[in-house]
Amino acid sequence: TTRIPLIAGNWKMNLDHLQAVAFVQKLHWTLKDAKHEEGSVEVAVFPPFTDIRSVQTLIDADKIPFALGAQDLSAHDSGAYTGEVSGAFLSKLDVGYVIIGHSERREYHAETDEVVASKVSAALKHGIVPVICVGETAEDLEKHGASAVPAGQLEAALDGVSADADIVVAYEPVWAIGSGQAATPQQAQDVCAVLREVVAKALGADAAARTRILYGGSVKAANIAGFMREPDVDGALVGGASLVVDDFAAIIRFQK
Ligand code: G2H
Repeated sequence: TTRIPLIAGNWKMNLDHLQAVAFVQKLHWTLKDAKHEEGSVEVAVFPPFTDIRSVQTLIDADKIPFALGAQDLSAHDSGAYTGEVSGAFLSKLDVGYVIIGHSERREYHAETDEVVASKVSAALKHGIVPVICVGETAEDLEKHGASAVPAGQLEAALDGVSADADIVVAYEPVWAIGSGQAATPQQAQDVCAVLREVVAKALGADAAARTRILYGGSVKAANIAGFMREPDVDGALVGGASLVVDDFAAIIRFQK
């Protein structure tokens, strides 16, 4: 199985809808000017909810080869859930991916493994690929080593997921997020290999062979090559560096 690398830009709470449209246009032209070969890597952007309609319209009108993702979704389809956004609504806007269980949601919004699992099943129900985020804190790392906590989080998230489901996993050590201090390629590889075994155990060998596992946490143009060289790292979930056109374009242009 050859896994097409995925470079995913998690904008977090940055760029309003006007800035978002300008950014996507500029990124597209930057890659075109650099004669970036489409298809060698999949590019996805994850704007705030309020930007999604504008970005979708632009991608559609200008035939821009980027996938569109959301940063969260509701576990519910519709109803009395003030402030929430349903997977049904997102899929109508051509949203193909949704980040689930990012450490910032686990930390600031008390998202438990159970909530993450219910959101994963909501995404799959609406045909949206969940980007399931797992990772250990500095304290976890000290107490349990690198892989125990993320492996447990992934196992819980895959509870009830069927063997043919299309999922993406993102390994994001919490201590490496926004800190400027990325994991080493070897650290990322070691945990990603364990996570692939978790997928194999839960969903079978075929699923493990086709599922893309990303590294996230202070990825930048200067360190992407090291991660992409690792056999079990199939791309990156990029935060800060996905907000700067030239930096994000440089990360995309690095091919495995
Ligand atoms: C981790 C990552 C993107 P950054 O949160 O999900 O952010 O690249 O800024 O560390």
